[in-house]
Amino acid sequence: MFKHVIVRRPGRSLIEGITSANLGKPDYNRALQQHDGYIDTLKNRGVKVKILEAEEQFPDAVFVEDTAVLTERCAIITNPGALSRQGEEITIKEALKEFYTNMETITAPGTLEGGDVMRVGDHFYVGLSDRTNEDGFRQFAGILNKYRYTASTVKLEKFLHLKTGLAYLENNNLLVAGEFVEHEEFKKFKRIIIDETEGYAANCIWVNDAVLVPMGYPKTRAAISKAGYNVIEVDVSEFRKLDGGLSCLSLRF
Ligand code: CIR
Repeated sequence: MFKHVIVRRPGRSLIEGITSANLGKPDYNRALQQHDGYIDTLKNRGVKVKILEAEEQFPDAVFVEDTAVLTERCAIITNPGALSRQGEEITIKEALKEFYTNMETITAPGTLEGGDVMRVGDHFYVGLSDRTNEDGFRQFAGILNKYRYTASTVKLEKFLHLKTGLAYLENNNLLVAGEFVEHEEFKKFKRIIIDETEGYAANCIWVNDAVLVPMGYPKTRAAISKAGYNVIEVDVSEFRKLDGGLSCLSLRF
């Protein structure tokens, strides 16, 4: 169960964030409203939410997940692979000092973004992507081993991040989309396959026995409900315009 969540308010510079989505620029005021809704939903799941101020010099800084990987035994501060995002981790590290004494860091030439990390029990799957490189993985796995965790890689073909196409919902249930549907590595899970027309909805998050699902993906919603979960829809359409989603918007620990 998660006790804490860290989020960061979107800045006005959000509209200049990195994107491949072709959905136009996000509307800042709608993004703020959706961010409020996201925070309220998390609070209703019984977690304490720490809200960091916007950082205007980093248009993508609202996607805090990419800047750290948090476990019960340590916090690992990442070195984001996107040049325009390098530096976002500095204020995250500051914010984490209140919660962690064991802090580790990924350093250049290694890069790693939290969106490429999916935890299943004490194992961490790491996507090798345009954002996370071999050296980043090597450093990350070394740190994890020191804290008695294990890690392995998954090569990405098309997705931005590993969790663009996968979400672990606990109890051996895994949402899989696109290039991961036929992936051998994931066949051992009880897979919930995301319909091709709802690819974006693979980025869900399990939070204290409920699953947050992006609003507007009825097939995914029904499939997760059928697997026995309490499903909560959250509107994140403005963040989708920047390839971001439910997992990217918070650090949960
Ligand atoms: C980026 O391209 O870095 C942002 N526009 C989106 C980051 C999404 N983060 C995530 O999937 N963890």
